[in-house]
Amino acid sequence: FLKNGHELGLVAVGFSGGQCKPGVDAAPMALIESGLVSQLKADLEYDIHFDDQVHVYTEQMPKDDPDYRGMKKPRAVCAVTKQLSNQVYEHAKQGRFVLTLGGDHSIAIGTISGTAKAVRERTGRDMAVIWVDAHADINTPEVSGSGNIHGMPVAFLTGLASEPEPTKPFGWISDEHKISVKKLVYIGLRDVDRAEKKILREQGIKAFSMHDIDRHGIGRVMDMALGWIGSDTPIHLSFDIDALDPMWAPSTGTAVRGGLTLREGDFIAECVHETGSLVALDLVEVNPSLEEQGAAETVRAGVSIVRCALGDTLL
Ligand code: EXY
Ligand code: MN
Ligand code: MN
Ligand code: MN
Repeated sequence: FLKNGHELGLVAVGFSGGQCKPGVDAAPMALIESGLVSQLKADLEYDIHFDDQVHVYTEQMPKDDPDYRGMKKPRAVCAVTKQLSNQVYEHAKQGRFVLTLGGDHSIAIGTISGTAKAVRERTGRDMAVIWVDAHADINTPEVSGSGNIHGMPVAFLTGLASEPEPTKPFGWISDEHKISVKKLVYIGLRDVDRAEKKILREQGIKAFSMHDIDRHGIGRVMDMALGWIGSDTPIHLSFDIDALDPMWAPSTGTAVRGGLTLREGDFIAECVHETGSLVALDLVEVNPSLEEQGAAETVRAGVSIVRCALGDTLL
């Protein structure tokens, strides 16, 4: 009863306000133009619900958006994520798998809050989140060095960065939208800020860094990650393309060397698909404008991850 057959809600979010480099807003169009949607229909037989629109939400974007609690463009990110949360919720409520194409990673405030709420209503359970990323994205506004909100979404989603009052920008995030730190698992980390490391330690958050992948191999890491979550728990996979090594995905805003191979990224997506518990996927931080050479291969890597998470198999 968790999912409704092969129904898929697609949300395209052309948003770059969670960080400072333009171009990440062009990713949904680039992914769609490279044939992603037609492949999901033809090869994987999804029934796709898509409004044929890359949402940019420019009309709601406040002209005057001064820093708040050290955050850059707080009102823009707030407006986008709040709407996105409702959009994702509406899809998930009807049992559709929700695929969101970003956009920078700040949009996960919208996607995960939307699925968490729908999953609670449909099953009465807390959803798990697998966050595949070079970064932990768990800075609170107060400890963030950059003020870029794409480095903070997990802090808002877990309640670590709660707004004091509902009238404040992120005050719309209520308990029904939040996830438990106990049901959060990171994979691929290799560029984590000092303050973030402290948060991970203090909160006892499960994290598999590149070191763990080197030591155990991706197969054992996936067994451990999924074992931590437990079977029959709905899973939201938030996949930042910068988890992959820049060799495979160079066109991204905060590339860090020493990352996952393309196959390791695909393998993560395949394993999560095999659980049968995946309810939503975000693919974020593809920025086709950053590298003339690498844009096409970065988009291809993104398409590959999505296909694997949606059930494509090698044989
Ligand atoms: N931790 C750094 C910051 O907070 O600014 C870098 C964050 C990069 C976030 C990218 C999306 O994963
Ligand atoms: Mn349908
Ligand atoms: Mn990220
Ligand atoms: Mn990242």
